[in-house]
Amino acid sequence: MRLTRYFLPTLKETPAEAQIVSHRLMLRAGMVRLEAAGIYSWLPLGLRVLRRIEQIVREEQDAAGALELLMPTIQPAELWRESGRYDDYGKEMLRIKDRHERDMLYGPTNEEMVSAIFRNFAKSYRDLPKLLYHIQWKFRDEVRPRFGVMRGREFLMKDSYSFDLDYAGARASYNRMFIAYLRTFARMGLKAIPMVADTGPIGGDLSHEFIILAETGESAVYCDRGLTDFDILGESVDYEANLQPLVDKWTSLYAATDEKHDAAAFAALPAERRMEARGIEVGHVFYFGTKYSGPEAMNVTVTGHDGKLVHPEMGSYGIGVSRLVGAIIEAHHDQAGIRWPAAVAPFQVGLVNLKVGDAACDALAGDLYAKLAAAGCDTLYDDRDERAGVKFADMDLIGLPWQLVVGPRGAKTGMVELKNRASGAREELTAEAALNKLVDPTSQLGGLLQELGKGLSPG
Ligand code: 5CA
Repeated sequence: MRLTRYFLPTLKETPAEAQIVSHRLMLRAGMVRLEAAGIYSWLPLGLRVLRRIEQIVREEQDAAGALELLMPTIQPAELWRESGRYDDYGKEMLRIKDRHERDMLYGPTNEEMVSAIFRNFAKSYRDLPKLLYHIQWKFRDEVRPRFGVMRGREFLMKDSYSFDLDYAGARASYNRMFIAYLRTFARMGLKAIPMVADTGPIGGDLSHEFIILAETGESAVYCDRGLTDFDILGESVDYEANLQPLVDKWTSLYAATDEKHDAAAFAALPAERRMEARGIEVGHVFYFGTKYSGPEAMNVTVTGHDGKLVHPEMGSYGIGVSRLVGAIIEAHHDQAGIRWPAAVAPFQVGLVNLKVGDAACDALAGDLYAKLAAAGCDTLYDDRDERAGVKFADMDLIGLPWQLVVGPRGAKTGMVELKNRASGAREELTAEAALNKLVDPTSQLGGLLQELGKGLSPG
């Protein structure tokens, strides 16, 4: 993408209304725009990050055996009257009337609707187990929307729902999601710690919140330091196998949110292992048995092995997809701006032409841009006629993993500078060497690039 054709409204000044660093940086980097309290437009750069996060969430859900569907944002009130939550949900629910004066609502979550879908189609134990999910906008009329996309009113959530024949099955589904969550967050460069949590308006009796430790987090949390050393991506995960031992490992050390904190158990830990911190809740898993499928609620039934009707055991599992954009920035930034982990970066490379109009710079930068594109490497090419200082500041602010800098001195001999945004390390090298570094030469695309690189001419 050429920056001259892109829409990247960066701000030099720090917006006064933003209280935490991720909110400030998202506004300054031109990722979002506030439309009403807690309601944002996603501008092109922000949307790219949101989509990449969504895709990682989707891949890990699919790997864990969950099936994607898409339910609407607007729901009929009748469904919620069946479960009794229409009144219980209170002012957080945005209630709407259609032209026929029918009560509708903008969904804050989907337990009722997914139960109605399942009730409609599932007939017997052969239809179980099932894990269904969607990635859809939610609305909660929060009392205090704040911190940008962290606590919005309209926000993007991934929500999954499991249906099982009995408790053992439900526990296995819970474990699948538990492990999928650990993998999802780790892939985004986050250390998420599962903590025993309260169930709130969703209900049920088994629940974990997945918490990113950050000073600006809204929740007070307590955990054993040992948990920060666990590494899920180092484990081989087989979703067909019994996941209980792996879940047991991750729940073997003390970790609880404020509401579930057991001061005595925490005090029993050696002092150097006690972590009292603040955290951001990026995911929340619940097991609630037959709370929604039972006769007092949605009355979902299937015939069991013995021919008798059973109410499936359910759980629900949420990830704050839009909140994650802010959470990742809280975990990955410095004074100059964002430092995106490659897995969620809006572009992999920021190609900076320091002297637009200089024949050598234009030729070399143009050549690099074409070759990076041919290799499938997402590149933002700063081809603006701007001062070097402005270009560097914008690149640091938007935080792409790599900056590839073409200046008038080096361009004459085919030399460029490559800077790693996370480490700050810079090196001067030939354009060809830089390309080889940016594109994995063992990949198919890398091979293609090496072919193309052979013809690379110094400006
Ligand atoms: N139905 C269940 C699970 S699918 C549910 O709604 N759980 S939840 O209320 O805990 O929300 C799931 C996730 O959505 C939370 O862990 C959080 O990351 C995100 N979330 C909740 N409220 C907001 C909000 N106001 N703004 C941004 N993200 C939110």
